[in-house]
Amino acid sequence: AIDSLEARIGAQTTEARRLSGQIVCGGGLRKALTTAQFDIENPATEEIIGSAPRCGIEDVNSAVDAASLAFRSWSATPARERGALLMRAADHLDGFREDIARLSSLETGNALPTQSRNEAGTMVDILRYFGGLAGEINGQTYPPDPGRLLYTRREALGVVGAIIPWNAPLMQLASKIAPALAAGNTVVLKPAEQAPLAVLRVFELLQAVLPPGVANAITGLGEEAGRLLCQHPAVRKISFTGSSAVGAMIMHYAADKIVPVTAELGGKNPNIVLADANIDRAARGILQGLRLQRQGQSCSAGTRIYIHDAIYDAVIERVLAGITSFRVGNPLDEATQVGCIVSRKQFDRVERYIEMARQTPGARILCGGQRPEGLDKGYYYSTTLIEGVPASSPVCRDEIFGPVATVSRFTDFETVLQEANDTPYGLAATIFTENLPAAFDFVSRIDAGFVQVNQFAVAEANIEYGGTKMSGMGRELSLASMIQHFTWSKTVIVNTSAA
Ligand code: TXE
Repeated sequence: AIDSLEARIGAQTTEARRLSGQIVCGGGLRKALTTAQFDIENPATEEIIGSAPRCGIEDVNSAVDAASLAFRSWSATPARERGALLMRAADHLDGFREDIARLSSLETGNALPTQSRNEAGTMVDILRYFGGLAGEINGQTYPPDPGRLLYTRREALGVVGAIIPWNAPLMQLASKIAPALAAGNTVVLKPAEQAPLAVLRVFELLQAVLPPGVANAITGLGEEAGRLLCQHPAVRKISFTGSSAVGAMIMHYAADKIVPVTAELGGKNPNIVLADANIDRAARGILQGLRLQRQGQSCSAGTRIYIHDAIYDAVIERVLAGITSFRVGNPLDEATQVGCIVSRKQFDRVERYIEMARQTPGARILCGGQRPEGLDKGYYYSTTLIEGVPASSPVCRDEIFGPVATVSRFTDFETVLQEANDTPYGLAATIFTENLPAAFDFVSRIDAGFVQVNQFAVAEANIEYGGTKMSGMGRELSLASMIQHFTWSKTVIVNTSAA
C-alpha cells in the first residue's frame, strides 16, 4: 500500500537524511559551520536515521547575530502586522501538519495517532492564538494627574534563547516561539539531541513567511550549544523546558548577566481519589494521567496515585483493564496507541527504577515490569503500576519519566495531602471527588501550579501553565504569560503642564 507502515518510515527517513547536518539560521536551512555531528536514532528500530550538527561557538554566534539583526526591524514592526505574519505562518504549517507529525513520531517514539498528530495541531493552534494576541500587549496608564502623563510601555526583550526537551517538541517549540515572536522578540531555539529533526523542519517552513533571522534553530549538545546560547551576551531571555538539574544551571548562566528565565521543569504529580469519587471517572482520569500517548514521558503525568481504601480495588481493576486494552506498537502505525521510549538512556532509567522497586520490601508490581511481548527491538516498555512503595523510596520521589506510576491506599485525607506535598516538585496535582468543599480545600492547600479537579487536562494555548518549587518558575501559554515573561516594562513620566 502507498501509505503502508514501511512506506511511512521510508518517507520520513528520507526526510531525516535531507535535514541531516543542517541548521536554520538567518532565513533558511543551511549547513552548519561545524563539521562535528551526532547521530539521531529511530527508537522503535534502534537504527540511525540521520545526524545533526554539534554546534559550537561559531554556529551559536552566527545564529544569535542573525537574530540580533532581525530584532531591529521585527520589534519595530507594528504589533498587529507581526501577529498577522504569525497567523500566516500557522496557516502555512497547517498544510504540512501530517508530515511534521510523522517525522516527530519517527524520532521521538511518540505514537502518531494519539500524540504527534494532536501535537502538530496544538502547535498550529498556539501560533494562531498568539498571532491574534499580538495587538493586546498593552502597558498601563496611571490615574489622571494634573500636569503629568504617566504610563508604561511593554517592550520586547531582544533575542530569546529557547531550549526544549524531546518529549513533546512540537508543542514545546510553539509554546516558546509563539509568545516570544508575537511580543516582538526574535528567537534562537535549540531542540534536544534526541529529537531535532521535526523542529528543524518546522523552522525551515517558518522561513517562507517570517523575515530572515526572526526564527532560528541550532542543534547541539546541552552543555555545549545549549550553554553557549544561554551565555551569549546578546541573548536577553532564556526560556527552558527540561530537568530540574539543568534548570538550575540555566539560572546560573542567566544570573551572570542578569537576564530573566522561564523554567518548566520536572514533576512527580499526585493524583488523589477520595472515597466518594465517581469510580469510572477516576479510573479514566488515572489512565489519562499516565500520559501513555507519550509513554508517560510528560512532566504533568499523574505518577503518584493515591486511592481511598474504600474504592481502591474497584478503581485499580478498571485501571488495569484500561492499560491492557492499549495497543502498543510502532509509533507510525495507525493502530498504535502507545509507542516507545525515546532513547536507550531513558529506557535504562526506567529499568533501573523498576529494579529498585523489585528490591523494595513490600513493593508489588501490579502490571508491566518488562518489555511488551513480541517487541524485542526498540525501546518498548510495558506500562507498569507498582503498589506498596514507601513514600521515602526514590521510586516514589524521583521523576522517572516513563510508563511507570506508583499506587497507594489511604484512609485519611490529611495524611495523604501531607504526603502529596512532601516532594521537591510542585507542577501538577489532581483530585477526584464529588465533595465540593473537599475539592476546594485541596485546591487551596496543594503545592502545585496546575491543579485539576475530576479530570486530566492537556495544555491549551490560553491557559497558564507552570510549576512551583523545583518544578520551575514563570508561566507559559496565555496572554498574561506572554506579557509578563516576554516583554519588559518601561515607565514614562511626561510633564504636560504649560509651565
Ligand atoms: O533532560 P535535560 P534529559 C527530566 C526527566 C528526564 C530527565 C533527563 O526526569 O528523565 O529530565 O532528561 C538541554 N545548558 N525531564 O537528559 O538534560 C538539552 O540539550 C543548556 C523533564 O533529556 O534537562 C535539551 O535540549 N542546555 C522535562 C534540554 O536541555 C542544556 C523534559 C533538556 O535536557 C544543558 C525532559 C546545559 N548545561 C526531561 N544540559 C519536562 N519538564 O517535561 C542539557 N541541556
